[in-house]
Amino acid sequence: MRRRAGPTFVHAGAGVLAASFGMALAHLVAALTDPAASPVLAVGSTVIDATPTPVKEWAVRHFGTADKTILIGNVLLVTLLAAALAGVLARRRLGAGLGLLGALVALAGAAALHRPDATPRDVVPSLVAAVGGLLALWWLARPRGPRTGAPEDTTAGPGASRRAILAGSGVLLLGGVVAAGAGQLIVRARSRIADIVLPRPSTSLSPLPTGLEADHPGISPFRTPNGRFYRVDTKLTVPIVDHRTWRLRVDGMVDRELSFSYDDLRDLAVEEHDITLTCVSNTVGGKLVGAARWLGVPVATLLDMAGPKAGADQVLSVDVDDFTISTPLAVLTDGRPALVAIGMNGEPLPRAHGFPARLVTPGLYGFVGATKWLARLTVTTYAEDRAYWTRRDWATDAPIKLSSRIDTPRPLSTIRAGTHAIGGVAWAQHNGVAKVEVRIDGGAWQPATLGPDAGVDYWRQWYLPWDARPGSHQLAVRATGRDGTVQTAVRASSFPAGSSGIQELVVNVT
Ligand SMILES: Nc1nc2c(c(=O)[nH]1)N[C@H]1C(S)=C(S)[C@@H](COP(=O)(O)O)O[C@H]1N2
Ligand SMILES: [Mo]
Repeated sequence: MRRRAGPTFVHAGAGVLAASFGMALAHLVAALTDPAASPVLAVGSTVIDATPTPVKEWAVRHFGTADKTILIGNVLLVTLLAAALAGVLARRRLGAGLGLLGALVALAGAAALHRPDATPRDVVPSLVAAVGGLLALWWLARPRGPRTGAPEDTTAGPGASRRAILAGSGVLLLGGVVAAGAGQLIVRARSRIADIVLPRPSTSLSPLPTGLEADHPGISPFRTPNGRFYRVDTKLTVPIVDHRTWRLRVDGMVDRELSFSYDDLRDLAVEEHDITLTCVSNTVGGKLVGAARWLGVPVATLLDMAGPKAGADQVLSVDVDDFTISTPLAVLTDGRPALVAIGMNGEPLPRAHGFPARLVTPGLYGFVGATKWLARLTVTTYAEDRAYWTRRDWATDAPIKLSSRIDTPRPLSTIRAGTHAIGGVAWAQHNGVAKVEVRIDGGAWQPATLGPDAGVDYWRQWYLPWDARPGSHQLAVRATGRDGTVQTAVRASSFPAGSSGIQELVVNVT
């Protein structure tokens, strides 16, 4: 085969363009079927699954919620580098270039099929990527110009074929942008939650009182708005579940297996509860904690209806993608208001937070009690079944550790001398916060003023007026639980046992 002219970067660019075009087409097809089957996302999910636990912890700790964007960025980068290589290979041997690109797409297809809930149709986006990408690369990289046995080409000079390639590249680029954009629009349209009227709770709570944030800006709002609630899960795309066909099953070691539609759940006696949710991966002073008013059916009600058999000790909750979380049966039946929630702060659950229904277990970290996109509650035993994180050697029972956080002033910030409020939030395991104390420059612990009380499962705001003098100052905070436990200095290295260490920070006063 003839060697084609042109600098290497042009051929690399052809590979990148072809691969991008294929991925864009695939994204559009996935948007119409299952967004998670889009090749880059499918590969990303497989990477997440295969990532060893310590690396996962490291990624969440360092990148927080941005870990996903970074992962997808890396998968894209590697894909495009390989595609560039395919373009350069295709310059000498078209077959080799096409082969490399084909292998890439085959990997993506395998990843799409490897997902736990995959159906054969999940390979379709990758097939589309293969057809689009390979055709594009073949067209861009095939030898052109005079050649024996191809008399029709002799009329076209090298200038003409260069123009054709430029025009063709423009078409591929435009087509790719349009396909990817249309895919995004379709996903957004499919994600809208419309026409859902939440039921009135049978036990209605009075509205939450105004929090300390009204008078002391910088303190976390008493109720976290849905749009600002932290998000932690293993998904690269938020599942789009159709609540009209969705069902919640209760099965396993029960007398009666049950199945509920969304409307069934709405019709069951629903309750409202103010509950703080937090992630075991939250670092000292971190943002992975939020507080909301949840509306839902008590898990205990559903379990009572099903009748758990003797010997069961675990409820394995399974999401719509077969992701599992395990919760001690004893915790779910000890009287605390664990919910299958359908509402969050007066709205249907946002998709990112588990629409149509999720588990919320007061007092437990999210990875053992807050399953989103819930599909099944299986009553079973720890001996019989292991959940996602349990298989990765995480604890099976993980009560929230007594914690406190300084929201204002910000660490390492510079503030003016004068009166300031040092303020923040504190939260505890199903027994509430009794006291918050602040220590300035290593002095005595001074009691802070607490904000309104919304029950043992809800966080507590606090503040302490401070006459800040010029200089560098060290602030620390600790909470005391209603059971008398005092928060102790736990080094952050105790992660992932729940980093509840005392937060210390430095501010500069001028
Ligand atoms: N289906 C599903 N549910 C899940 C998870 C998940 O990865 N998948 N992550 C859990 C973890 S670790 C936490 S901390 C909470 C976070 O809930 P949020 O994203 O609504 O704040 O969801 C829990 N529920
Ligand atoms: Mo978590």
